[in-house]
Amino acid sequence: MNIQALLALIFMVPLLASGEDGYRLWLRYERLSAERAAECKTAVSSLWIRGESPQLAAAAAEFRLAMAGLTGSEPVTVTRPFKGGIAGAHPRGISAPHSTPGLLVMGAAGHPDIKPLLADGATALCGDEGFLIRSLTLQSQPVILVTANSDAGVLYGVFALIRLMQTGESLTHLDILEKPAYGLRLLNHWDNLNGTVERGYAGHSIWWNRSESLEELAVQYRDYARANASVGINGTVLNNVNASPEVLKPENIARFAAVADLLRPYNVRVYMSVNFSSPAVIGGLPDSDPLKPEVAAWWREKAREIYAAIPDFGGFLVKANSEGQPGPQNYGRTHADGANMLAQALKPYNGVVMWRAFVYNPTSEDRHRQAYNEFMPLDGQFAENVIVQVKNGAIDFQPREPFSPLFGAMQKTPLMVEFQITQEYLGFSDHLVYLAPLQKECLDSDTWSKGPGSTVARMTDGSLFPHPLTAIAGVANIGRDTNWCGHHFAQANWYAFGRLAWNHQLTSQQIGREWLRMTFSGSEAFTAPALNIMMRSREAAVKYMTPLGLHHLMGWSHHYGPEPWTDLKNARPDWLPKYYHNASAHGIGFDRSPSGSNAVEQYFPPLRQMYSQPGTCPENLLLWFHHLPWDYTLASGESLWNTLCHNYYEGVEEVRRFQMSWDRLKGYIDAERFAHIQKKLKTQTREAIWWRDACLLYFQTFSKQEIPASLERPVHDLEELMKQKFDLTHHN
Ligand code: GCV
Repeated sequence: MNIQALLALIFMVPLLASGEDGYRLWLRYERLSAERAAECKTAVSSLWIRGESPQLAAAAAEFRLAMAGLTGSEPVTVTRPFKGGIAGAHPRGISAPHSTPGLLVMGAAGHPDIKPLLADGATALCGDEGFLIRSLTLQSQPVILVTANSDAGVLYGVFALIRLMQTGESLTHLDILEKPAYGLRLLNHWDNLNGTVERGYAGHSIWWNRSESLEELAVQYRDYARANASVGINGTVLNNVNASPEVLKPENIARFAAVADLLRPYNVRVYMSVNFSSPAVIGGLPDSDPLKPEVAAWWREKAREIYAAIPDFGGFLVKANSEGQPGPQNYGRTHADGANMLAQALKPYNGVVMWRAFVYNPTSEDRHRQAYNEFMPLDGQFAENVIVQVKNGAIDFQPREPFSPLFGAMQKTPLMVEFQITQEYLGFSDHLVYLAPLQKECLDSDTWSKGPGSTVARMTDGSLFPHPLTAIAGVANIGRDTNWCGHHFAQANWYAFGRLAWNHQLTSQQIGREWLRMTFSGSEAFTAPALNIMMRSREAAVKYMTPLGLHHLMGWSHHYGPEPWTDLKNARPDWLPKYYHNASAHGIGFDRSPSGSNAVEQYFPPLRQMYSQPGTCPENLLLWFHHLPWDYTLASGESLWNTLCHNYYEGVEEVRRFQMSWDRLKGYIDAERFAHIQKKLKTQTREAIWWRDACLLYFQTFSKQEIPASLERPVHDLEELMKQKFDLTHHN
């Protein structure tokens, strides 16, 4: 079947509406109340589409689908809504009676039928992919106009209008202009060609090693693309950053091309992670030295081959000289040498290179310092189509970290934040942890690089440094599980990442509320307590896992449960929790102040000074930056040991409260998802207790202090916990 026929077919296939199993994500389009459905039908009863493109077709199909589900009837498509044509339908028409059924007009601002409806420059602030939604009255008919500078923008505008309908917002007097904060808004899938997913907890890869035909997969891929488009995600890296060179073989490029065809109507481009040694491994060259002309020529030829198959291919993502991956340093070259050589190969096609800064060496140097040390000297040396992709925190996706000091410091190079949506260090898909607050914490962090207000968001979105290339990435939590993400609430993290990538000024509450309303129920009696759980969940996880700035206390290989005691012969020290917590009879924590590794010097004043002193360091990062005695007195007057105990216990209590609160929500949503979440919360409580007991009992062997008598007794035995072998099998 050719691709046109396949696309035509999948547009006709109804959604896989298999009950409330979570497959439909936040695009459920369940019937609204009769009153609200009538309101939506009055707002839009007919549809006038101006222009023709896959994106416009997708927008119209989505709108029909949404209206059919939400209101029970689809709008009719009209071809000549105005007598005498659009010229006679000038927007200064008289106001229509409120009950007159409305018309939705969708099309790009440059279309001859849309132009007369807009003042000059009305969409100037929308950029390439933003949109304008505006209420008008034309020839006495109420109209909602969704327009943009591109059909992709119209698609995003239509999804925004649908969201208004889903979340009970007003549909009158609309005048909404939006522009995405970042140009590239990407998911990174850590999916291997054999179908496994590194740090994936929702089943195997949706992309690789599938037994189904492409025709069979097309509906799932369309629904993936719809979900992404609904929040504005416009790109996806289909394979793991620990990339197999095989990905560049013709059969895999063909697979990328086939997926790209299916995602394109939703404005989602495909990108590829590449292995820096590919020229030697699959190209038959003696090595992959980036400064050798034959290596550069090999990549140029590969780029030509890829773009011949995928004209709008996005570019390469590269993990080089990190965790055993090859890179330019293998040949005595720099990251910039490697990135620029690839960038040159992609440049004729407007492709980009996203070069990761997640690097660290097996040296005694504090791991916090290493990415900065390696990348700062290269600032200004990268080609203009290279962007350096930096993890949000200084080390590695911990429940709480200070932001990476590279943000704000590298000023001549565009940087993008990489968040982890999959919960590698946050209880996999077993724990309910809403990540918007974590992401906001990083984006809103003030780097002070250009004085107050130099937040990570503003350092990366082009507003403080006018780099034309702006981007943001999230490591996907998506797999073959029916509900896509393993935990129903983990869908919120996919959603929130997209919403923040579009607009980092949204609050976590706003995003959480709209997600809940679309995903579960519009009833405030449900959304208020459920949102309350979400909003407290990240802090709860920090408390029962790694409070007060502790980090890397988990099992060193699986990254799931607590193993602060792990000791391995011949292992790199920075794999081991002991390297990070440094617990001893003298105290606990990593000294990164000037008396220790002095990682604080990588931050701008006044952060540098603030982090340097335990008295001014924020309590939630205290043990990240300081090694302190067990009896150190905190601002509260409590000792460090007691505060640590209270944090761990409070984390557990929070999850118990979540359980109780969730139990009271029975009946507000479908039984299937309710029970699934209830079971997960039970597991989470059990595991929070496991974390609490393991960490406190172990640290107690050093502190030699009692757990305050006001707190319940630990339920575990330390020796038993230390003997326990963790079984990962049920977690994938
Ligand atoms: C893809 C952490 C993870 C690795 C991951 C790496 C990275 O170390 O544990 O699984 O590899 O980060 O981001 O490259």
